[in-house]
Amino acid sequence: MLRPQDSATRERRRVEGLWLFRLDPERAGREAGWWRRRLAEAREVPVPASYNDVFADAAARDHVGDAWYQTTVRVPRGWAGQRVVLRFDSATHRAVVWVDDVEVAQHEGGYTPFEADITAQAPPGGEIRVTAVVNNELTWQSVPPGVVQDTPAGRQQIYFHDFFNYAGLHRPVWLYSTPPAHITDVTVVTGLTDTEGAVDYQVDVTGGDGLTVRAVLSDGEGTEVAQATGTHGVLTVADVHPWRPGEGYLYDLRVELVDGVEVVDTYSLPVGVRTVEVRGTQFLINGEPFYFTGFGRHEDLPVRGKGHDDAFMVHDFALMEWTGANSFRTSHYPYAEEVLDHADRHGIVVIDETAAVGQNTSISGGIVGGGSYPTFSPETINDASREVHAQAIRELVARDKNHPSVVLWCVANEPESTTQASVEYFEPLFTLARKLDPTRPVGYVNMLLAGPDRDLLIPLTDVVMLNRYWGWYLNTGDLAGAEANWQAELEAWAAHGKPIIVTEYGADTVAGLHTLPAQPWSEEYQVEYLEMNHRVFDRVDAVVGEHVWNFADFATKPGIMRVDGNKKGVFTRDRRPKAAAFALRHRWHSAP
Ligand code: GCB
Repeated sequence: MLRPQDSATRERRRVEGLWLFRLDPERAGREAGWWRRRLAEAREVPVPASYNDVFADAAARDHVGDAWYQTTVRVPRGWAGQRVVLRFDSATHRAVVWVDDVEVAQHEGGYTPFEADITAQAPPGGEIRVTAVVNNELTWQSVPPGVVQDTPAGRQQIYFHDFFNYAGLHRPVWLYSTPPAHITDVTVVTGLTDTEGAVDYQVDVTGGDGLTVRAVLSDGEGTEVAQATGTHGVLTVADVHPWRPGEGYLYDLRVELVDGVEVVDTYSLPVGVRTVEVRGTQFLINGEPFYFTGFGRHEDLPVRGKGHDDAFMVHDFALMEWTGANSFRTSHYPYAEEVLDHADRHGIVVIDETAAVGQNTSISGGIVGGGSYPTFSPETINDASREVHAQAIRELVARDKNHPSVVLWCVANEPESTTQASVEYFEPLFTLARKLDPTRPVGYVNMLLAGPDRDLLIPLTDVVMLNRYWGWYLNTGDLAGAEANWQAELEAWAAHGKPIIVTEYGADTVAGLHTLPAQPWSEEYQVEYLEMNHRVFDRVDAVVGEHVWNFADFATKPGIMRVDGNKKGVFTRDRRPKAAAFALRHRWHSAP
């Protein structure tokens, strides 16, 4: 599925602003057909944004169930004869969409796009009513999982991950046009030799019988460098300018569907020419060893929740660059496509993660000690869940396969990984990810209960990704003890002969809290904690990356271990630096 774009043959408009909105905890709207007329008893809600924090009532914040969105939009008159498509960049965690009285789409999964051809419902010049019911319930068969409990106070959502279950239309909604005969997909795989680049492209077309596909590659200055015809081909780039970490050099691949001299459809794709490879304990980009510095992050903002915001996106990248971060992980779900585009342009490297977080019932809200259910069983996470997970991987790869910034797929964060059941669950998912994309390594993030002597999933992976909190959850306040234990554990992991990326290490820190000597929760302790970790990383050759948890403080569900959310941010939630930000800046700018 290609992103909407304006081209000589395509137009798009954002369906944004204030939509009508109504919570439906009783699930009455589906019975009553609320899509058939103007949404009654509605208030206004901004799109894109999560709905939870924009109001002042607990009913919205803690809502479990259906929430209805509705707006009207006029189809441009100039789109006569074109195909009209309605696209949601995301609806968290699932949605059904109607145009006027007609159901046009259903989608499961909160962080990948879906769309519907609504040409039959969208007469050019006419106004259409768009209604979406967005449901936020997490169950054993959703990704991420959860349990909805009936309590005397109403239905409550239990979940096992450590960030707030924001819901709604977080990302842009689009109405766009394509010609009836059109390009439906483009896939590129790039290769590099000493001075030459190769762009292997594949174009999928609908309704283009008898038409020709032309692919034209231009450099960053707009000069054409290669051209080919046919739905599949290889474009060779002499004196190639590679995409590399720190330098997001992009070529432009213009794909055209042509009928003689007439261009029937045209689509442009930015292309970064780079390679990725795991060799021994090294992670190579363009054949050179790469060391990841950066963060695990969240899409998390005051008021907007997970709502995408260009101003914060640009600001967050500026802060990451200021610290010397060269990479981040899309913990714990696929981020807005705008974020990956920005990473492509800025040469920031991305570990791209599915929304499979919390598949481990011995942890709750990031804290060890849940454990009232088995994780994998016919009654809990089962074959049906795995099919939902597989679909999430398909949609992630389909969406993000062409981003040069994405160098590694992460199929899950901290799943249960010590039982035969976990191996049976994950083996087919790793196989699927590799089949969908043989060009990128695949991994999963391991958690502290599954040390090197217990974990069973590492044989399936290309890299070892570890979330470890020595000196925080373990050896709390005892950095000397933590240092010895951490070193011993890392050395045991290094014996696997794979590169190790420490995908999380961090300490909760209240901005403005100072102690001497350094004590947990103080800014001084966060700095000393990071320094301890860095000494250990520098002593273990197989460590090829360090991602601090977290870039910024973020919202969680309420809990006795969380004070107004998770405070492991190097920046506060409103992006003010803690002392750790300066310490990281010093290390990451002086690293070899
Ligand atoms: C983890 C989780 C992350 C939590 C973090 C914490 O291991 O992956 O989602 O927020 O620990 O702070 O406990």
